[in-house]
Amino acid sequence: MKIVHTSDWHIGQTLYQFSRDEEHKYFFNQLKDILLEEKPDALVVSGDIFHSATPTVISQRLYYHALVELSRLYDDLQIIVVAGNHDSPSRLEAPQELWAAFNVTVVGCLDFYRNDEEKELPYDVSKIQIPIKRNGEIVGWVLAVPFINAGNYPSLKENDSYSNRVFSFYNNLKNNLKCNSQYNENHSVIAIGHFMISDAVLKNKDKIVGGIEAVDSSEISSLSEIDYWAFGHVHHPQNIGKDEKMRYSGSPFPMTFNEDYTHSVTVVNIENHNVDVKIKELDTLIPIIDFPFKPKSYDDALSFDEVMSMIDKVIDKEQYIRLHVKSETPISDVQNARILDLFKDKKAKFCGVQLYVPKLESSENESVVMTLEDFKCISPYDLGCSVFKKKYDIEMPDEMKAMFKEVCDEVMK
Ligand SMILES: [Mn+2]
Repeated sequence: MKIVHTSDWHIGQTLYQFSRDEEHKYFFNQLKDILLEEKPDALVVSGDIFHSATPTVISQRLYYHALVELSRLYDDLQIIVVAGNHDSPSRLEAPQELWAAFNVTVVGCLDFYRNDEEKELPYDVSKIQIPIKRNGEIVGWVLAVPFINAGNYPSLKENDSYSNRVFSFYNNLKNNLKCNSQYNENHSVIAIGHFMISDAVLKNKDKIVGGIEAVDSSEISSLSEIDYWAFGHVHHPQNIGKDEKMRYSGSPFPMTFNEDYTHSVTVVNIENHNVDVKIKELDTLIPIIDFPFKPKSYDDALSFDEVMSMIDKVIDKEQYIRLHVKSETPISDVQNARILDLFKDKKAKFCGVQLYVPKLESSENESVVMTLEDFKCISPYDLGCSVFKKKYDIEMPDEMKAMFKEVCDEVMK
């Protein structure tokens, strides 16, 4: 059985209010070429289809258009899509029956039975045990498990850890498959999972939303009947463990400035339970640029005027630009206006300023010990003012203080 594994599309995501739609279309064109070249039995999408649980009409049209086009590339291509933590499970699977006509299986959530129904597993397993067929014959299975909230993995013992519950969930699912009359031992088995794994490497502080719990990979990797794990959630593509049988395919292009690594999709070929993994690198349509570079500290960084004097180099190309500037005070309105003016009607997209402030020698070793009661007595307003002072070594300007106070009061109300 051969599959193409991808995840974390995040359709509808914006980067500093810039739409990513053109980049998504560019990705789908590349995906189309890869599918035509590789002719896999299935395309597996491991969650986070949309960036938001309430995608816009434009995002939904983009998704429908892309998926229909992909599904029509050649006969026999099966597409399996599960919801990630960013997706609305019910919204994603609402058009399930329509999708079935396109050979697309969409799983948003598990359908749990009522408590009084005596079943082997507490949910409808047929919904997520997807047979993969070639010339009408089953060659393997995809266990299409969507993102499940940590609390919703059934617990067998009291105080069972999250990791244990995930393990027994997949173990039961796999045992159930083995009892399926259509299953035989020659079939390849792929399990989808959209969660954080404890030994996953997060590059440049990848921002992970949706639960801090992590699954222990050594436990689930002991489920030998599962040939390949198609993970989603972490955007940096990587294998988990020594071999290639567990993998995050990663997002198709950088979603933030921290994702400045090569993005890819994964082609997985399984024959007689031997797994062969091929990485297909993707091109990025609009580069993300840290300008003039990513300094290590205040001392390495350049001043506002120095950075401004070099900006001609990058402003005429279509790319996302984040500026790195050293300054002893926050960026002023005048400076801000100057930046916006420079970027006006240019191809480059301005994505904010990363400020480097000098380390404050005096306050560095100054730690205050406080009781919890003392800490609870500090108002958010006072805390904000003292953080500002610590960061910039000046009092917060009066005008800013007034605005901040207003916001604090409003929130407290
Ligand atoms: Mn994601």
